[in-house]
Amino acid sequence: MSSSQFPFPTLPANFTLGVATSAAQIEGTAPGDGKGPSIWDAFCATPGKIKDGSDIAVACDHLHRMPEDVERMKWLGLDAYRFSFAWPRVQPLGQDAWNETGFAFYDRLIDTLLDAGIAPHATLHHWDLPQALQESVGGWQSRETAHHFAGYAAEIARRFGDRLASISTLNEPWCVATLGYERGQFAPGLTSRQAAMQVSHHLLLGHGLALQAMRAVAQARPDGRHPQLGIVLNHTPAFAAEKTPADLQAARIADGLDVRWYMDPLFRGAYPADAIEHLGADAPVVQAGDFAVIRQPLDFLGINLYTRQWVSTREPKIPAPEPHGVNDMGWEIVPEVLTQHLVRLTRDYMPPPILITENGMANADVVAGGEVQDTPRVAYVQGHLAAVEKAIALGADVRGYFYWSLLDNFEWDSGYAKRFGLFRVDYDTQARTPKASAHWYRAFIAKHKLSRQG
Ligand code: IFM
Repeated sequence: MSSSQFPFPTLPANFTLGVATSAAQIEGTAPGDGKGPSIWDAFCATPGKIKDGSDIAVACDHLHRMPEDVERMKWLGLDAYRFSFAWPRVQPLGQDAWNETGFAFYDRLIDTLLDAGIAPHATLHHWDLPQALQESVGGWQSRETAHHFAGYAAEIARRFGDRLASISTLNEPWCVATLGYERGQFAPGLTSRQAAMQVSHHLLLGHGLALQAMRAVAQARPDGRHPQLGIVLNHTPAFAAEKTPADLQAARIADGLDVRWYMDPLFRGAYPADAIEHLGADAPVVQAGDFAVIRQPLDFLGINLYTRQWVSTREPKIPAPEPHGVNDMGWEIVPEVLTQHLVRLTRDYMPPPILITENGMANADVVAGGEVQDTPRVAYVQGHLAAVEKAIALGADVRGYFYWSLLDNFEWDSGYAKRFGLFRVDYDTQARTPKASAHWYRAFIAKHKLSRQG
């Protein structure tokens, strides 16, 4: 895959290049190691929830293949790797006792990364809530879960804070709340908007409590070594199909429930008034003092952006133009939206440094002669990195990009049918094969590193 066909963007010398994964999607649950079940183990066991009927018992078997997977990261030349802790692996019930075997795995992972010269960026909650909390208090429907989450965060900070480059509290709270509690598409599979909005509030509260707890741990450290602290939000900017009052209003509400619902409390200390009005009786109950907890200073803001939402109120709906096509999830490919959105966040919120913590493409990859020529994925990554370059030129303070994902993996309700990886995984043998996109990303990273030498 030549750089003349897909020219390498130019990013600031200190710009971080990495890949991202999450625990439930790659680790495998390894029965017998003390890990407690998560809501995703329970969801997979519910007939009809996962499209291909699969589960996460083995996934990519990363638990046993971690050293060789880190070797792959080293081969790519990565600056950084974003992974998540599985909360039920280190605290099986989500409260009380810790599982030392679980901690030992992450201890080895972090040391292996550091030995390889790769900065570890961790996420505390990438959706695999301990099932025990779901059963006892209704998971994130209860404020109790937010307090348990802060206890877990403090323990991670105590044990690993001196070796981690960053800790994100939550990954994509919109997905947890809306897909998990309103649409029934994700675990735990509820279908109540009111529950989902309350969950979104408790997630944000848990985020704020966790930041407070981790900062207290950092302050008590004699060595003064502590990670950057932040949160990861998924944004799918909304566009009105037509400039009619109905479409413009629908797009504004879609934006209010997606982007502003999480950005406003984090940066302005309140939910957006138009979204609250739209929600009516489904708006969450907020207790006095909650916004002060939620609005903690952030060291960075993680943004995951894959596509946009196209909002049409007509029947039949006006379809989106397809300037660059769609990916295998059916998501429109529109790299310029990333530039526009980064500029908008900068203008509207004056955020701390931004990391693109996820961006990637599901592609119907084909193996031919042992190779995967995933040209559409190369075009996608190149286009989005070029979009970041433009955003920086327009004043956005973007410091890093993490491709989703290192490996093909468990794509939630789609099971293993959708492939996002730079490495193809053969799930029968667990063999990993670098795709053309892996070769392109590797060459781009090498060129980027050369720019650091002046
Ligand atoms: O696989 C997911 C990831 O877990 C969260 N962000 C989006 C990815 C692709 O759907």
